[in-house]
Amino acid sequence: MNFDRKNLSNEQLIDFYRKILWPRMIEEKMLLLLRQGKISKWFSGIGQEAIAVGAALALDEDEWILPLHRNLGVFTTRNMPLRRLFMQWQGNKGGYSKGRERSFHFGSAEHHICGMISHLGPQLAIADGIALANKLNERAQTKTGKQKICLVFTGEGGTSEGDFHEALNVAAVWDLCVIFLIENNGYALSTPKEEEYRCISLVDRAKGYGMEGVQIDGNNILTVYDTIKGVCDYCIQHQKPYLVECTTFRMRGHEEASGTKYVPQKLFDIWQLKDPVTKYEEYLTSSGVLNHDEVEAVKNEFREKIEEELAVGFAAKSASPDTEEELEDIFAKSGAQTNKIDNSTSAYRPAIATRDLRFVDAISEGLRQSLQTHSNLVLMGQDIAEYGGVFKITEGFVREFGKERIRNTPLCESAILGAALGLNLEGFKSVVEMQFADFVTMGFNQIVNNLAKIHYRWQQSADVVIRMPTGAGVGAGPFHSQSNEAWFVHTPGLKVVYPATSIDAKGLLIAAINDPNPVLFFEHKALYRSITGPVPSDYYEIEIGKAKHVREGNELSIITYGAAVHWAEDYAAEHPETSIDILDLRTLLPLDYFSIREAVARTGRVLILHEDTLVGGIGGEIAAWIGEHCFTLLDAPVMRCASLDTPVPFSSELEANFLAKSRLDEAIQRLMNY
Ligand SMILES: Cc1ncc(C[n+]2csc(CCOP(=O)(O)OP(=O)(O)O)c2C)c(N)n1
Repeated sequence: MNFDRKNLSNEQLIDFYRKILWPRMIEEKMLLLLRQGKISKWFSGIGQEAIAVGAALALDEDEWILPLHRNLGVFTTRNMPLRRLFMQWQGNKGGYSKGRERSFHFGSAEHHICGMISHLGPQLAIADGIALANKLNERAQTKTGKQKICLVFTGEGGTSEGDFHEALNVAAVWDLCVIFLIENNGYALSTPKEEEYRCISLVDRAKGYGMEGVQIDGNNILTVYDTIKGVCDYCIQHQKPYLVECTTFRMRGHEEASGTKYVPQKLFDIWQLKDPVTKYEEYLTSSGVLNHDEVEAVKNEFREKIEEELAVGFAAKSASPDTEEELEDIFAKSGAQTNKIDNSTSAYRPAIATRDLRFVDAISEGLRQSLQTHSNLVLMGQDIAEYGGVFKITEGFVREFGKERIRNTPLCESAILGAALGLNLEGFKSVVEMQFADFVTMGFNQIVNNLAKIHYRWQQSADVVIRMPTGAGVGAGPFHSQSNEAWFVHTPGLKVVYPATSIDAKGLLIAAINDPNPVLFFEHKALYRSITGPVPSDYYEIEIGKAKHVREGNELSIITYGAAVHWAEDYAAEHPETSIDILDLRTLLPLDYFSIREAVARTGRVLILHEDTLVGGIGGEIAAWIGEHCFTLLDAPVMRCASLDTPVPFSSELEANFLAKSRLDEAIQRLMNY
C-alpha cells in the first residue's frame, strides 16, 4: 500500500493515526464484551475504518455528514465521547436517542451528523436537501470560511435501491455540492457483489447522472482523506456533486454475532494484508513519524481511556419509561399561533373582513402569504413552477418568489421528501406538492419512517408539509382518486389535516406550515373549483387538532370530514324532517376527542361518514373510541357509512355507486330506525 503524505505535517499524520486507531480499539474491546454477554450487538466497521475516519477528517466539523451503520469512525472523529456512545449502544437514557434507537441509527445536530434509518437508501436524498439549503444560503460557509459541502455514505448494497438513483439524479439536476461515497466492502449481508450488480465498477454509474466519479483504495486513510479534500474543491469550483467509490472489505460478519461462513477464507487472507490500521501504523513507523514505543504509548493511553469511559457507561441508569415523555417527544414543540381564528362552533361569525374565495384560491393564498411570511420556505413539486402545478395552485409564484424557492422537481417523490428533511436540518421549511395523493406511495417510506420518526428518535424536527390532492368524484380512475389518509393516521409522528371549506383550507395550511412537524395536508380535488366561501384576506391560522361543529341537530350526529361534510350538509338541507347534527373533524391526527364526545352527547346516535373505503378507514378507529369512552351516551350502535371496499372505478356510474354518498340515505334510515 502506497502512502503519500503530500504536505501533511507529522502532527497531522499522528492525529490521523490516533483517529483511526480509536474506533478499532473500541470495537476490539466491544468484541470481548459481546463474548461475555455484556453488550448488545452492533455492525462492525473493522477493516473499513480508513473510509469513515478519512472522510470525516476531510470535512469541516460544521459540515453535515450522513453515515451508515458501519461508520463508528465518523462518530468518533467528530469527537463524540465514548461514554455517551456506549450509553447509546446500551439503550441508556444518557445516549443520543434516550434509549429509543439502536447502535448507529441516530444523529446529533450538534455534531452535524444525520443518522440513518435502517432502510439505507433514503439517507442519500437528505444530503440533497442539506446541500440545497447550503446553496440557498448563498453558498453557506463553514467557520473556517470554506464553502459548505455535504457527504453521504452508502454501501454497495444500497446502490441497488431506487433511492440511490433518485438522490444522485436530483443532486445532478440541481447542481448540488454533495459527495456520494460508496463503501464497497464486497458483501450486502451475505450477498456477494457478483449477485448485486453487473457493471464493472459502481463509479461508472456517475456518467449516467452527468457527474464525475472516482474509484479509490478505501483502506488507505491518506488516499481517502486526500481524495475527499480534492473532491470538495471540485464540488465547490464546479458547483456539482461527485461520486466516490471506496473499495474495502468487511472483516467481520454483517452484524456481530451473525457469522461469516459464506465468505471464502482466502478473501479474509488477502484483505488482512491490507488492514487499514496496521498498514498505516507500519507506514508511520517505517518512515520515522512514530517509533514503536510511541505506538505502544498511544495504545496504552487508549486502553485506559476505554476502561474509564466504559465504567461510566456501565454505571449509567437504564432507560426507565416515562409514558408522558414518550408521547410528548413524538412532536417538536410548536410556537405560539399567529392571528388565530376560532371558527369551531356554528355560532362563529367572522370578526375581520372576508371575501368569497374558491377552495383552490384559498389554498393558493395560504401558500402565497406563507412564502411572504417565511423567507426560509421552499415549495417543491412536479410542474409547480412556470406551469403552476396541474391544479394551477402555484400559478404566478415563480414570478413573485423566483425559481430557487418554487422548485420544479424531477419525477422522484422519495428523493424530494428526503430533500425536504435535509432542508430542515439547515433551518428551512418546505411544502412538497404531490401531483396526486395517489403518488405518495413512491415516497411513502420517507414519510412514515424518516419524517415521522426523526423527532422521537433523536429530537430533530421535520418541518415539512405534504400537500395531497385527493379524492374521487372526478372520473379519474383507480390511480388519481384514492383516499389514502388512513395510511398516515396510523403513523405516530405525523399530523393529518383535511379541510372541507375555503376558510379552513387557508387557515389550516398556514398553521401546517408554521408547525415544525410533518403534516399531511389533504385537499379534495372535487372541492377545488366547486365550493366557494368567505375567507379573511389577512394571514391567519386555524388550530390543527380542532374539529368544527358545522350544524346543530338533536336526532343524529354525523361525524365526517372533507368532501363528505358537503354530502352531509346537502342531505340535511334536503331532509328537514330529521334533525341532523354535523361535526367536521378537519384534523384526523390528532383527533379532537373532546368535540367527538360532545357530538355523541348531543344526539346519542352517531354515523361516521367518510369517502375512504370501509375496512381500516378512520371510521373504525373513531367508532371504537366512542364505544370505549361514550358508551353510556349512546342510544344506538355507532354506524359507519364509507365507500365500497374496491379500488376507485373510472366510469361515472360505477364511481357514483362506489362512493359512500350513494349509501348515505340508507345508512341514516338504518340508524334512525334502530
Ligand atoms: C430496505 C432494506 N432492505 C433490506 C435491509 C436488510 N439489510 C440491512 S443491511 C443490508 C446489507 C447492506 O449492504 P451494503 O449497503 O453493502 O452495506 P454494508 O452492510 O455492507 O455496509 C441489508 C440487506 C434493510 N436494512 N433495508
